[in-house]
Amino acid sequence: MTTDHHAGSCCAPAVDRADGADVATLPRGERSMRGQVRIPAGTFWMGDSHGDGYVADGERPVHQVRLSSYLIDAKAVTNAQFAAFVKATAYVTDAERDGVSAVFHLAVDAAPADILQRAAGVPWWLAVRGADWRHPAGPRSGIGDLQNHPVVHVSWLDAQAYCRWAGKRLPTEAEWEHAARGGLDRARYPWGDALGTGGRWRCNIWQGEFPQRNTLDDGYLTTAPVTAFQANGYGLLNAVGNVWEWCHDAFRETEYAERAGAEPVVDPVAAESADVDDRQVPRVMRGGSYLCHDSYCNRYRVAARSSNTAESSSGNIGFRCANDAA
Ligand SMILES: [Ca+2]
Ligand SMILES: [Ca+2]
Ligand SMILES: [Cu+2]
Repeated sequence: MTTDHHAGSCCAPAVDRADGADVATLPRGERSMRGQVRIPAGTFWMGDSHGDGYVADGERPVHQVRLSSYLIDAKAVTNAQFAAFVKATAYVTDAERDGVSAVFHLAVDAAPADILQRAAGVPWWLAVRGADWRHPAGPRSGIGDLQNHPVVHVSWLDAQAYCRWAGKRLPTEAEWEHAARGGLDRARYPWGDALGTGGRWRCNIWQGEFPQRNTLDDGYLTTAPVTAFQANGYGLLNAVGNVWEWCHDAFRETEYAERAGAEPVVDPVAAESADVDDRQVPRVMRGGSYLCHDSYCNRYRVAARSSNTAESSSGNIGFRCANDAA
C-alpha cells in the first residue's frame, strides 16, 4: 500500500495491485433507468465559488458548464444490489482478488494477524487481509445488517463492471456535481450554504476529534443507509458524506484551468478518461465520506474533488450510476 497525493486527509489510500478482472468479458445488461432521476438539460457554475477548497484539488476557477439531459441514481449502489450483480456474474472484485483492502482503524473487525500495516502518512487507514465488500470491516464482519448501506471496497474498475451489467454507466464529474447541486446555484452543500442548524445533521460525516474520537452526533461511525437524511432538489440522497463516489473522469488538477475561457463548456469529460483498462489512472471521486471533518478534510462539499487509482478500494468509497437520457 502506498500513499496517494492526499496524504494527511481522510481520503482513502491507494493500493497497488498486480492484476484484476477483465471487465470487457462481462455480459452487458440492457439499458436500465431503475432508481434513476432525470436531470434536465441546463447550464451551471461548476467549481468552488466560496474559496473553501484545497488549491491542489483544482476546484477553481469556477466555470460555466452546459449539460445535456441525463439520468442519475437517486442513491448509491447498495450491498443488496451489488450482491445481485455478483450472484448473476460470479464477478470477483479487485479487493477479493488481492485479498486486502483499507479499513478505518476504529472500525476494524479482524484478528490481529490480519491487520497488515498502517498506510504511510494516513495511519488511520489499515490494510486488512480479508476486507472486501462482503466484509467491510474485515474478515469477522459481514453485510447481513447492511443490505441497504452503500457497497464499499469496490474499485473504479469494479464499479465499471457493475454498471456494464446493470445497463448503466458512471456519471461524469460534471454530471455528478450538477446533480449534487440539486438546482441550487453555486451553493456549498446540496441543501444550501450552511452545514446544519440546531444540531440536526444533514449528512454523514465526522463529529468530534479526528481520528480518535467520534461523538456520533449524526448517528454513524462508518456508513449510513443510502436512504438516510433528506434528498436534495433533484431527489439525490447522500451526495455529500457517507461514501466517496467514483466518477467516470480521469482526475487532473489542471482540468478547470484549461476549461476557463472556452465557456460554456459542453458535456465535458477529462482527457485520458477513455483508457478504461489502465489500472493506475487516477479517477475522480466526489462527495466526501463519513471520515470528512472540517479540521483536516473539508471535502463534503459539492465542489470538492479527490481521486484514487482505478484499482484502489477502501471502506469509504462506493458509487452511483448514471445514464444518457433516452
Ligand atoms: Ca458520522
Ligand atoms: Ca456520497
Ligand atoms: Cu474527506
